Amino acid sequence: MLIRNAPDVPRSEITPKSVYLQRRQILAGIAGLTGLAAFGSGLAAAPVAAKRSAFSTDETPTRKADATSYNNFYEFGTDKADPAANAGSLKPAPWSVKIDGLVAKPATLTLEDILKPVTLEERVYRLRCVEGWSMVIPWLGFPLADLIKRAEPLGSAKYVAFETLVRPEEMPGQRGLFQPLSWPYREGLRLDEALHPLTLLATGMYGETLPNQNGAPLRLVVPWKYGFKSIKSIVRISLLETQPPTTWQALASDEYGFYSNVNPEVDHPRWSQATERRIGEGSGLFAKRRPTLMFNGYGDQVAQLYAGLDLRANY
Ligand SMILES: Nc1nc2c(c(=O)[nH]1)N[C@H]1C(S)=C(S)[C@@H](COP(=O)(O)O)O[C@H]1N2
Ligand SMILES: [Mo]
Repeated sequence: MLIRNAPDVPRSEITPKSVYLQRRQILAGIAGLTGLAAFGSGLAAAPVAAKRSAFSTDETPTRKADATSYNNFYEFGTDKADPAANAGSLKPAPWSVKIDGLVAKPATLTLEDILKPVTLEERVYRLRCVEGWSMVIPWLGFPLADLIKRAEPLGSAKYVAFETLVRPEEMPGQRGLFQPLSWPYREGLRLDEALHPLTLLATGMYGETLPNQNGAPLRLVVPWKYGFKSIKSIVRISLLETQPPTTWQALASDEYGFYSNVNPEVDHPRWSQATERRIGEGSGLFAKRRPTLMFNGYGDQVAQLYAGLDLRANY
């Protein structure tokens, strides 16, 4: 088993750096600091002293330089190097997120409103792209459930839809002749998937504020699904009764389904999903390939969400 189910966080889970930073904060009389101060003031982020969640994998994190330079963020171009090269034009502050649809308390919340009541924690998760590569990333974030519950979903709400920013002035992939996708980039989850404790809203990675190319200032991370479900730079979250359309499904529904659970047994129509290349472990002829795990290794936590569902038909 790769993911531990420990009910609370043992001492050994706390990184030495976090321990050091926590002590330093207590000494400075600012214990309890979250990332809020850095976001709220729009200043460069101070390292965040976050506890490492017991949901974290023990695997060695991908080098930060790789995780921030090999990206998919089509709003900034379709090449892996494009987001790092082009995302400097994105303005992640000020930022607000609209929460609407089947909720008792619809609202437009600033990033500061969103972060005020939450405690950021570190979650080291695998990210497995449908293209056949994977990374291990120490995210900083909080459960999406915390935010959804604040909006008070109505009993009729069954799905959650997400939208990314549309701002062609800042996003070169949204202007010009070649538009690879239709905007906004859209994703969706079933409400029970969205409320699952593994489902994270991330505001940072590697102890720092999220780089623009990784989806600043707020992105989803759903570790048991293919990477494209982890929508970046979110501006809208809507609670719905019916299954929302998603970007990749709308583009090619025979290749990308609504669920998109990592599943080594169900191939993409054009390639196998049985193995993956861990970024940083060689490339080309020397690429070491690892077996892809059912639900990306998170089956102990999430398999029961799909009891009785045909995962071949619901890919
Ligand atoms: N808005 C938006 N979100 C997106 C994408 C995108 O093109 N636009 N790409 C997705 C894909 S295919 C992957 S694999 C992950 C990559 O996240 P990373 O660059 O932080 O590793 O982001 C996902 N979220
Ligand atoms: Mo992806």
